[in-house]
Amino acid sequence: MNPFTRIKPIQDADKFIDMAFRRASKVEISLPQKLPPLLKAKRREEARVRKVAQFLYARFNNIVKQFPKINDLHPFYRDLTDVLVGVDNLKKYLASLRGAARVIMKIATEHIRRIRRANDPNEAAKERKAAYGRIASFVKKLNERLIFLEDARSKLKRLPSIDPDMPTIVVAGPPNVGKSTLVRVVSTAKPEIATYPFTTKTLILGHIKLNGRVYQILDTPGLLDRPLTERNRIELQAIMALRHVADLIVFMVDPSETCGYSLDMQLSLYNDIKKSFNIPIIPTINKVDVSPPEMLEKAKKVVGDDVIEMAALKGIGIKELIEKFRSFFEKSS
Ligand SMILES: Nc1nc2c(ncn2[C@@H]2O[C@H](COP(=O)(O)OP(=O)(O)O)[C@@H](O)[C@H]2O)c(=O)[nH]1
Ligand SMILES: [Mg+2]
Repeated sequence: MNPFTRIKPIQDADKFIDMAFRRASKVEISLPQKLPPLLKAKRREEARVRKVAQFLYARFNNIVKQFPKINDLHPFYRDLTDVLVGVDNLKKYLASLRGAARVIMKIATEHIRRIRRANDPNEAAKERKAAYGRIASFVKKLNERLIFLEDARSKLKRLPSIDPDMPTIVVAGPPNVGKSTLVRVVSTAKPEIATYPFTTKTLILGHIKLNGRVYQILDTPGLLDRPLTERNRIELQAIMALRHVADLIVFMVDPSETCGYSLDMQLSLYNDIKKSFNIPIIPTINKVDVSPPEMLEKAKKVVGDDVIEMAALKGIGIKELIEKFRSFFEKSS
């Protein structure tokens, strides 16, 4: 699902030059016995220059090919790519690598023409060396771009593997209200942990199998648990990327306040998330097993009387919640 996982590590310029010249030095061509020595020498030098250029041309184009087409990326991955490496930069560097591959071919062609016109083996060897020198210094100038692309590859391959086309529920709410507990309880298998760009955030991805359908459920520790106004631009961009995969948000409040946050703060976060994401939201009240009745009533006044009341830890209210998921996705499909 992560479109960047299959890109192979990208070497730096020195390594590419090294590999290309090593391949060329091993090139073997079959030459007719009776060919005059000068022609033999020229053919050999030509084959080596050709090999260097073809090797680099193929490798550079292969790097470009391995990256997904940026314009075809799902908006979720596109936004995260932009956060991590900059979409414009990535496009620019990939295009410039493709251009560089063509330039290398042109340099080689120029020198091959001169090798063919050489009057003695020394002259042919000198031309081959001149081609090597030019290609090497040209590739060295690409080093910064190669390093950028390798850095991009290693960052992007760590993006979470989420299927953007699968119905997806995102769990939000202040810390310690019971989000991870809920995801654990409703997931059919043990949820997987994936890294999320910026600081040390992770995403926890569970799957719910229901009537032959599969839904993704995402726990987003540290992402949707405090007011968005407190976030810097990069954090906000990474958080808002979630809107491209979320079909439904489950917001949890904890009227027992054992989470460590006042109910008022929790409810104001609810309003903040509701306002910021234009996505259907199901409010839930968790920890009903330890919440005083007057706090429960207060929470209901804000989020609505038909709110789902749960104790995720005890499995209370889970059936009702899953039934809500089912009817939501039934209606929206
Ligand atoms: N009493 C009670 N405790 C719960 C319930 N759900 C979660 N907890 C506890 O609340 C704490 C925080 O839960 P966790 O799922 O890690 O919260 P998160 O930070 O929102 O992911 C843990 O100690 C859970 O065991 C519940 O329904 N009732
Ligand atoms: Mg958690």
